[in-house]
Amino acid sequence: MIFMKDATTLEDLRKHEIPERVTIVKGGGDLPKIKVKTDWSVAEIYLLGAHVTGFQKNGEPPILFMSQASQFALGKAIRGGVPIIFPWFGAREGFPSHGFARVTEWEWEGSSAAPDGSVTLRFHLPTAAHAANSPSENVTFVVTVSDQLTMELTVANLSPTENLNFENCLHTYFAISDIAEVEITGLSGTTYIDKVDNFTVKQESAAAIRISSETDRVYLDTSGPVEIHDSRLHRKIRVEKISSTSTVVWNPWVTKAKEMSDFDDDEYKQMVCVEAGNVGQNKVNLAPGKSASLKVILSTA
Ligand code: TA6
Repeated sequence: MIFMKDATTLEDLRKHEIPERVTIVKGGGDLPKIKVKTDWSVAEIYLLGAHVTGFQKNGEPPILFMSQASQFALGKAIRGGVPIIFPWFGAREGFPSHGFARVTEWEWEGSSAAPDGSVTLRFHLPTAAHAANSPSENVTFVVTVSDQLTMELTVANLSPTENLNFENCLHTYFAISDIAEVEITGLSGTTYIDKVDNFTVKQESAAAIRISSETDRVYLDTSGPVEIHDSRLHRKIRVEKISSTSTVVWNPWVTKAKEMSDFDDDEYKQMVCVEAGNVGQNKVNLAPGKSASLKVILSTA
């Protein structure tokens, strides 16, 4: 039997199961993991971080990359899948890198199966988790699994008087055949901060971006879709986004890969992160009583 931080048991979570569609099981580190099955696809989500760790369409290789060396422990970030980055992006002195949402166990509020065969799951970030940051915010995450994966992170500013500022990002790790076989399109002509080159501000001149060294770029003021073209898999992964003006592209390459204890040395060849969010100068400034939803739709062709 698994005891959650607030003593919720696996048995308690079974009320959200749907026969042959949604099942709760013990995952890595005995953490609660939800398995989803639709007529088109399968998916996996941990309550830790409301972290989607798997999405695969029938007859296709997985779309999401998961590190074989990932940790699975409360308070630790899972390496791979879709970490939810909130309420800050990157480092913050004395606080968890990339915020606390990904290292917190979320509440599973329910699941539903639609007549069209899609399955939707709803999660809530426990209020206690963000009391220190801002007591007057409500954070939910909704995942819909079908022949595509739709994820929506909603933040509501419950304060009647105060604005709420935050960064958010769905830090998606995509599974690819080989980094040398991949091109990324949809960012040509946009401005980006090159974190590998001393945070220098640059213009993207390439119609199709190829990665051949450590890459860590924050593309700004861009709300269009991005596509990952995998020539060996003959697959195109499309990242559509709504209410997101930043796209981050990341690959740790050789040296950083070796420095990460929860990442195998050669795994940089099998993944690329294309992340949709609102970071840096694109951060969200939410007026009292308002809410903002970051929505991402992943599909393949
Ligand atoms: O999104 C890219 C990035 O911000 C990189 O700078 C790199 O640090 C990566 O995230 C992973 O961060 P993490 O805290 O998960 O090790």
